[in-house]
Amino acid sequence: GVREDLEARRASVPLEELKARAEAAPRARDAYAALGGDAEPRTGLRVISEVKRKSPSKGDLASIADPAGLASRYERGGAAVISVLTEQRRFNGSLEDFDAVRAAVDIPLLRKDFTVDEYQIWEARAHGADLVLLIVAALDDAQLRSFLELTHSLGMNALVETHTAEEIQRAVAVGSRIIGVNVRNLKTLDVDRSVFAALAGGIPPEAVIVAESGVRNAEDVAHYAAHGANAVLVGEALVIGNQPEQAIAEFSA
Ligand code: IGP
Repeated sequence: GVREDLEARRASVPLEELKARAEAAPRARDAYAALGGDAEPRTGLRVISEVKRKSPSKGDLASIADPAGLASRYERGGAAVISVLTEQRRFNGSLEDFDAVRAAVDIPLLRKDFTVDEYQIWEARAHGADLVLLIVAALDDAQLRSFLELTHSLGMNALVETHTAEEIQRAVAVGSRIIGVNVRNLKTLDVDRSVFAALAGGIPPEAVIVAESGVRNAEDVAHYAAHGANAVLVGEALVIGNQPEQAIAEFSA
């Protein structure tokens, strides 16, 4: 799984080499600001648009021949941030996809992977990422804290993903600035959109609040916005539709 793939990459690019590349990379963009975190008052609804080839729940979603072209369409449509899946086995993503997208757009990029080791955080920065994903359920408090500190020390932000009230408390306790509520249960893969409204009130107002998964249309977006979302993360609806620019414009407010 993720571990074996990581060890193979570590064998070809040692951490010291990666650190040198990360230090030579252009400075990270401010994703917190791009998501409206600094706006007083917080207004609008931002869209994080995802390059997603495949999902464990639905299998192949779309054959994306040109991830850079798709990302450019996202950028033109007004996406605030683009997420690129790099996990290979379940999502058919790769760092090659990430590199292609990085070369094509100027807005902040999320390197979307299951982060289990600090190597992946250095790797994200070395490839020009501005954000990494930290899934609270997959990490203990010490890991969550140290991964978040490393991310911030490299000038990046983390999307800290939660699915329960307890995970939100843990995310807040370590100083997360961008907190996602994933309405998809990662064990059962079931989408329950009511999870967002039930939990978002537990997130303090300084944090940017992201509603993740299952966004089908403007109605879903309006529902999340009404319950405190500053941003939505949308994959499937954009990659299976043929008008991503239009969809993003419709979702953004
Ligand atoms: C996007 P959707 O239902 O719009 O395709 O979902 C995103 O939320 C989903 O890809 C996701 C994900 C994750 C993928 C959320 N958390 C963690 C991999 C790992």
